[in-house]
Amino acid sequence: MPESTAPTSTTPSERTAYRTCPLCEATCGLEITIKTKGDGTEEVSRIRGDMNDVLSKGFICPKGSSLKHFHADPDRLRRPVVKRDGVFVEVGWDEAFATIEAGLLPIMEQHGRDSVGLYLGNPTVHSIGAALHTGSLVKSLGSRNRFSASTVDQRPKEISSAAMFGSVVIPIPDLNRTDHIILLGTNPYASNGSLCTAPGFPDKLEAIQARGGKVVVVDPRLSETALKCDQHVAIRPGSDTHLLAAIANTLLEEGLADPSNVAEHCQGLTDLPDLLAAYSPDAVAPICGIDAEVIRDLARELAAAPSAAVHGRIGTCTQEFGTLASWLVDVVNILSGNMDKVGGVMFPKGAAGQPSSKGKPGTGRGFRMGRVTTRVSGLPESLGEFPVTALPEEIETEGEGQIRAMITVAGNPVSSNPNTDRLDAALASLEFMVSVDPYINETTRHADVILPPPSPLQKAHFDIIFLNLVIHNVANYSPPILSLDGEMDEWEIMLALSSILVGVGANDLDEAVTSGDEMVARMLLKSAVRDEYGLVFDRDIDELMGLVGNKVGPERMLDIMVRTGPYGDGFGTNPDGLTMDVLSEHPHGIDLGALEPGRVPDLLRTPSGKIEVVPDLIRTDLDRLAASLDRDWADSMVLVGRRHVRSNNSWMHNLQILMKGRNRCTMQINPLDAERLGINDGEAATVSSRVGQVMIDAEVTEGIRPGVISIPHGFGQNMPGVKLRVATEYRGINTNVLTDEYFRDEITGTIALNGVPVTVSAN
Ligand SMILES: Nc1nc2c(c(=O)[nH]1)N[C@H]1C(S)=C(S)[C@@H](COP(=O)(O)OP(=O)(O)OC[C@H]3O[C@@H](n4cnc5c(=O)[nH]c(N)nc54)[C@H](O)[C@@H]3O)O[C@H]1N2
Ligand SMILES: Nc1nc2c(c(=O)[nH]1)N[C@H]1C(S)=C(S)[C@@H](COP(=O)(O)OP(=O)(O)OC[C@H]3O[C@@H](n4cnc5c(=O)[nH]c(N)nc54)[C@H](O)[C@@H]3O)O[C@H]1N2
Ligand code: SF4
Ligand SMILES: [Mo]
Repeated sequence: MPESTAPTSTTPSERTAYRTCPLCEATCGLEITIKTKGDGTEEVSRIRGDMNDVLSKGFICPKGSSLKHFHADPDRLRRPVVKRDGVFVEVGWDEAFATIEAGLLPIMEQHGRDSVGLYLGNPTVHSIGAALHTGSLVKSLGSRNRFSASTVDQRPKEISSAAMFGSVVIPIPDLNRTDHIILLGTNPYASNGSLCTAPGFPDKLEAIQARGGKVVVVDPRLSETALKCDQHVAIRPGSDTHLLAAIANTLLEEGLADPSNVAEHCQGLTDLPDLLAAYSPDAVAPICGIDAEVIRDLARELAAAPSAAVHGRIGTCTQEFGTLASWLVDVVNILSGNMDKVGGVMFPKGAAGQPSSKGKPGTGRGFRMGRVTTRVSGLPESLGEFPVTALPEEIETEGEGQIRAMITVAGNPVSSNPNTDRLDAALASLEFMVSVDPYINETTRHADVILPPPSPLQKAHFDIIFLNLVIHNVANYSPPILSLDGEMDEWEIMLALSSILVGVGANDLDEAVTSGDEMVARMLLKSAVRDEYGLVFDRDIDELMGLVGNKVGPERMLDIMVRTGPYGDGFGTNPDGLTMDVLSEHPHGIDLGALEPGRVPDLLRTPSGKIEVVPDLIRTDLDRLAASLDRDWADSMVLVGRRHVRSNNSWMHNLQILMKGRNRCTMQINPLDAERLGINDGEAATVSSRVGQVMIDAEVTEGIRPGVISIPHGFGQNMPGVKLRVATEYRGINTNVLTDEYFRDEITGTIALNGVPVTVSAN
């Protein structure tokens, strides 16, 4: 068990503790005041931004302080629940695991391991216990049917980056120093950014403007970010690939391309002019709905700026050409001379390491996908997972390998995945389902057993993932702030579930968790001592285990990762280096310095030792893009998404403090369309797609391109059986009733949530 918090200051009835906010990618530092009540129990009295946090320096958004309300939410599960005769009843942990054993094992024995599917949701990466033990769960499950929220999210970017650089390393815009930024398909004023960890992202954009730089936003909506930027380019959804190709084309045609800073480490640069020849600004202008001259100027200004960065997110990833768009972002960064450069895009160096900080610098095995494909549609595996667009058919279609049971961890696919109605029915048809989740929501209501994790205030935290996506290198560890009160920690739940899957009886779990925890620690060390380029090559594992001391759980794993990582003490080799003890002594985090240029070629892990400027995978997909040049792009109205600062995907809608105010789940529509269709502001309209239909309040606004409607995702909790008393009262609908699992980025199978053809009518 993790050690309890060392409070940094105390009074008889009050103490202050610090913790990184786990809710989004910004990783803001929180200052949390805890009061001891008369009965000796503790209660959070205030949460505000930690002014001394090395990265966020006091920044916080309304969601951060709502952790207190999440912790106190009466609908949040504190004990496991088991479904009996269709009704959830609270049970003890032993009984919950015994029910899982009795439910899952016979299915696996009779139908093989692939008969149990796994879905990992977004908070998995925000919860250290879930993130660190995903590997154990996957291994114990032994099923090829693994899915995650990544394929409704950033997977196209991970794939394009891994194909170019050899492992999943993603170039991050140098927000603190850039002179010019083009943001595509991201609205950091609402989301605080993504694949770019930057607490106070909006302030950073304003600072660019204040120092004489320029912020360009490419978005079909006049988003909050677009409203504040210097130039808003209202693109037609789904055509970012065309726009970026035309920007690259212009750089090449007009002699503005200057990739010289990385050219010697690139392979395939000279292929670009031919491959992109068809994408002149004139050719793509009618597709993008952007004047050719505007496109040329975007390229010219990019080239002229002393430093510049192009950054694309959700709008560019979850669209029909998501992988190509993600790839072209980096192609443009290379061609404009901004790859791996101060003020351009650079590569963070996370303290807990990543594949590009291990093994021989500058070369590796590279990236492969599609080693296995889905049974029904033949969609490729990537990074060990199948795209969620295949999930419903893999549950429905009979035959060997059919998914008959599911485990979901920190996910709400009924809300977040495409074609809700079909997936919902598929989950209802399962023989057995287990969820690790704090709520009975749209998805977990189908579970037979729900295992609730403790609230974030009771868990330790360290951002293994996001500190490799951050705009300034830092490391920040937060111990648990409140103690457990009969809950199991999330890492223990993960290990206990893993143990059940390999046949450990429900009665022997305590011992199995302890030994499983030691085993994963030893495995980490084993791989570290084998790395001849690492800090602990050839050292003795028992000796290193001894040096970790009496830590257990995530704290022990982190100690190993950090000590063998890029800043680590190497268990003594580098005495001034980082350890968990050092991190624990710094509750506001440790500043590890600005991002550094020149990390190419050492961080490359391609077999060629070069940046693969045109990876084979990409080359294969360019024909599909070429065919789209002849399409009638104005054919249909299309649907896009959006986010709001007071909402977080699907799962914070039960907190009254965030939900108060006007209805935010509206359909934004341009007045020209509204008038043509006879739709009035504030009145309900009907939207239908190939797969479904919703009724939703219209919000008529100039702030969206004609031909486009926008509906936020994550709403619509009012389904039978959901136990979210605030959320189910909210006037919202689930936009994924409309999104279509067969409208996808074909090369990866990733869903296209943006640019979905729809018809809209007045009621
Ligand atoms: N408040 C809040 N913050 C969040 C979240 C949340 O739900 N709420 N979720 C978190 C998560 S999981 C993620 S992944 C990030 C996502 O963070 P962002 O990527 O910033 O996501 P959004 O805020 O949805 O912004 C996407 C923008 O893309 C635009 N768009 C839609 N289609 C297209 C298109 O085809 N082309 C272009 N160029 N633009 C398009 C939309 O109009 C929208 O303004 O946010 C994280 N932060
Ligand atoms: N139309 C449309 N759909 C979208 C998007 C969009 O822009 N438009 N965005 C997509 C994106 S970017 C994402 S990331 C996905 C998210 O997709 P999902 O991850 O499937 O869904 P979330 O809404 O994040 O739900 C998270 C679940 O985790 C639970 N949870 C919260 N905290 C914890 C914890 O600490 N531990 C555990 N075990 N469970 C926890 C919550 O109760 C909830 O059930 O949605 C995607 N869906
Ligand atoms: S922006 Fe808000 S939700 Fe995101 S980490 Fe910061 S406080 Fe938490
Ligand atoms: Mo996401």
